[in-house]
Amino acid sequence: MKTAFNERLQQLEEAHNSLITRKNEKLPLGNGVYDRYKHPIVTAQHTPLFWRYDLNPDTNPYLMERIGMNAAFNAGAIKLNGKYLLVVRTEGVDRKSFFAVAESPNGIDNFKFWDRPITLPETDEPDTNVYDMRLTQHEDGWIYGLFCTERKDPNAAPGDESAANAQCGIARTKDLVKWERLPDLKTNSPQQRNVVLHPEFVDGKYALYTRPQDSFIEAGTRGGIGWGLVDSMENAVVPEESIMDEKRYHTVYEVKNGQGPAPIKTEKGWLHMAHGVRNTAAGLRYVLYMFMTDLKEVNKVIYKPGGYFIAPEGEERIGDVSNVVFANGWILDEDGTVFIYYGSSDTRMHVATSTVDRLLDYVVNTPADGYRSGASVEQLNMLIDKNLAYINSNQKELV
Ligand code: M1P
Repeated sequence: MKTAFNERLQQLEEAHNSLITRKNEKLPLGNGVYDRYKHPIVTAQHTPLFWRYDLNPDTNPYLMERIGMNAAFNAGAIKLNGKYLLVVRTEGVDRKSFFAVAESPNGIDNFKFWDRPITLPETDEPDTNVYDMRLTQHEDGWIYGLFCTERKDPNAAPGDESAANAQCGIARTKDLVKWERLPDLKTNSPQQRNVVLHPEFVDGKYALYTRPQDSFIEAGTRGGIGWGLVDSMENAVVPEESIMDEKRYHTVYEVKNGQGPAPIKTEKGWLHMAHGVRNTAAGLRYVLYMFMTDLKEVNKVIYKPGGYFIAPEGEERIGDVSNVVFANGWILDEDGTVFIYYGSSDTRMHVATSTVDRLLDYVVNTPADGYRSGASVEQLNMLIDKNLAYINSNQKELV
């Protein structure tokens, strides 16, 4: 007999199945650097029904959601055993984030969550909230997950229930199933977010990209993307941080910036993706930008295109925290394809694809920020002159 419960369950299953098996499509006519795709790849609605509903009609006769999911965004990424895996910042309606793995056979669609979220061991001081994991397959053989661990600020004024303390949590794994929690990173900065482990040893040490900050939101006096070496990940202490990529007045990273995923090694240098934040009358605007560092001097920036690489477009502009794109995961495939995974407006996940060759061309040949309107016009005139000369000389040849 068809009960209302069974009918509703069937409808929910059909809708969920059609969402998680939906084919994605490359959008036509990108900018030549990368291609965007029609559909977000992971959303809160991609989480399994059996996470959200009690499926027993005796205990849930109305088939109502028992545990709601609010968002799925800012995922770390890795390719393991031929599968494209995202460690997604999954957020419940209770505002707590946790990590959960979503797996795809091709990197652009059919992302399906593993049956259970990651059970992340805690330290003696339990995390209130964890988010934005960067995965690094390190040459020591471990896969490290560095993430933000947030706890209530012990120095919060009485009655202030929003002051938080952000630090870098560290865990490692071989399979993304079983995780070993290591002590949180220690630095001289009051707070840290967006800390990323470099995949190779540097001078025999582990190397970290950091983002020192004065307070939970403000990078303040603390400069930009930092760099520091640590002797051991089992007791990671950065004795000294230097700033390798500064925030700077009137750029897309004037308020703050942060390393994205671990950099990709290429023959010309290390390719980096980062986020930059500027202030507007409508609030903070987060975009992605790229730069390259030297192969030998890993923290020396050698190329840095001016402006943003990816900015929020269309529906990406709207969400829980609007006007944000944020990336902490990308995958370099064997054929040179780069899958760039980015979250939009703290709500959902997207993919863009490019290749190492294209990204190198972009990073090396895009003019750097000239820091003045006059310099931007000079750059524009140089390209116009070059093109006019090219067009004219071709016309002469054609005549
Ligand atoms: O809400 C936008 C982003 O804010 C933070 O980024 P940052 O560390 O640069 O301030 C993070 O909480 C990030 O998750 C979030 O997307």
